[in-house]
Amino acid sequence: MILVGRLPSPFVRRTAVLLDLLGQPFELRPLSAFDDKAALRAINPLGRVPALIEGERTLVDSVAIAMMLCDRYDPNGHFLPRGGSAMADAMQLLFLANGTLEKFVAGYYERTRRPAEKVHEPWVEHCWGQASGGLAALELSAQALAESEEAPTYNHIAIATMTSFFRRLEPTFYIVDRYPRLERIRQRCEAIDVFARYPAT
Ligand SMILES: N[C@@H](CCC(=O)N[C@@H](CS)C(=O)NCC(=O)O)C(=O)O
Repeated sequence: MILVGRLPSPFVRRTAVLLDLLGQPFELRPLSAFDDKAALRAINPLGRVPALIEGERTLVDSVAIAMMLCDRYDPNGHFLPRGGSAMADAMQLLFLANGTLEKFVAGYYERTRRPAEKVHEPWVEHCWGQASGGLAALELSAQALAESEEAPTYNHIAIATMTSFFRRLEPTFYIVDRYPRLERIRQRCEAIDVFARYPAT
């Protein structure tokens, strides 16, 4: 399998960690959504990362990739529960994390991808307000995940890679003291070898 994207992207990093924990060897093709537009769009018409290439098939979006990988290689549903209320709870948490990350990235792009005189700060505030709402909801819902002594699940991986990304890019947005459960998850995951094998920088 070929994982397309660079590790500074938390969506790519979480996919690399999951592939590794599932014991699936892969090649990383480090294309950037901004520096390798043509090459990336030839793989993913949306021009986003990650994409996972396997023979003739290309799958895009980290959640679609995770669901496919877990369907194949996680028969006991450790990484993503397979049904019932455990699955509903896990999906709720995962999509809160995805929404949080996507709204943060939208605000971040407003600041970093537009000419300075065109940056509309109220839009950044709007997006980061939504992302902060997501973080607060995640913190409330993450008790069981934070207290779990088991090997990390996909939601642990998603939360850890996301919060490490926030810490690196915008510590003023991600104020660690507000999110003790998320921090506990992040610190526990980042101390595991597999996370160190896929550094964000
Ligand atoms: N929902 C997607 C989001 C992926 C995403 O936003 N990736 C960013 C990199 S962090 C990207 O490709 N951005 C370029 C763009 O959206 O133009 C997923 O879960 O994979």
